Amino acid sequence: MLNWNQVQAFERDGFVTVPSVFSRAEVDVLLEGVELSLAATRKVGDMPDAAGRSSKISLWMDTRDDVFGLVTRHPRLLNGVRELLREDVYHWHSKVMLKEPRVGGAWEWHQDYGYWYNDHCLFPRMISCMVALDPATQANGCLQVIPGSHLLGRINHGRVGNQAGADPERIAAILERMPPQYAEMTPGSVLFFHCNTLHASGPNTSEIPRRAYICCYNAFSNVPYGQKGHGKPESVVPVADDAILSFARQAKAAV
Ligand SMILES: O=C(O)CCC(=O)C(=O)O
Repeated sequence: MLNWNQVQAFERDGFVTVPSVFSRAEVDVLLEGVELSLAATRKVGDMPDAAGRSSKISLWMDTRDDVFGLVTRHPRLLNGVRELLREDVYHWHSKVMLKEPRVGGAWEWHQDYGYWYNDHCLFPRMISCMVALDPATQANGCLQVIPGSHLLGRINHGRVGNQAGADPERIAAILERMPPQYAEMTPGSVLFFHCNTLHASGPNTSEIPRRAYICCYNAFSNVPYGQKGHGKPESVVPVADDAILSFARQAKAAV
């Protein structure tokens, strides 16, 4: 449950970081999932940045019963998003971002709605939840966000390297007026951010990976027209609050 100050911060800034949403033990289970089964069960792709550095990502739209689906369906994320959008939501997509030590690439300034507008969503009523798995710092390329940028409206996006980025001229003008912040995070904390919040991240120049889950949801009032979009506009059945730890217990008992 988010408190009043957290909801206010989100409305004002377009994002809020909530510490210790997941415990150390839960983060360890999620990391084990990334290390042991991600490549075996999900596709891992690469979206190189403008300098050609590798930005690895695995993205899914289902809500199946593996450890990844448990995060997507976790009430601590779902209820937070419902509170912030003040209505029920469905799963759009989730992803694991793998920013590897020394070689992990950057992400250009963009709004998620810059992409999702083209999926025929009429309103920017979509939220992403970034769950830190490693300490996210400036050195390993933590997310940067521009407070208040969710109020700028949708900015045109085009190709920047192999990624889609917001219009560079407009970004330069915005950065002159609106200073960005580094969203440094401890493992288990969650950054809830609005789909029009401008965000980017630098390369990983450190020896420490920067891995994170990002689960994205769309409001039921905003189902795209023309049968486009990601996920299925179906109610998400939340898992039990202790689902991640019970999953790990069952997996251990089965070996
Ligand atoms: O993981 C990152 O650094 C960037 C993530 C991002 O920009 C996104 O998911 O839209």
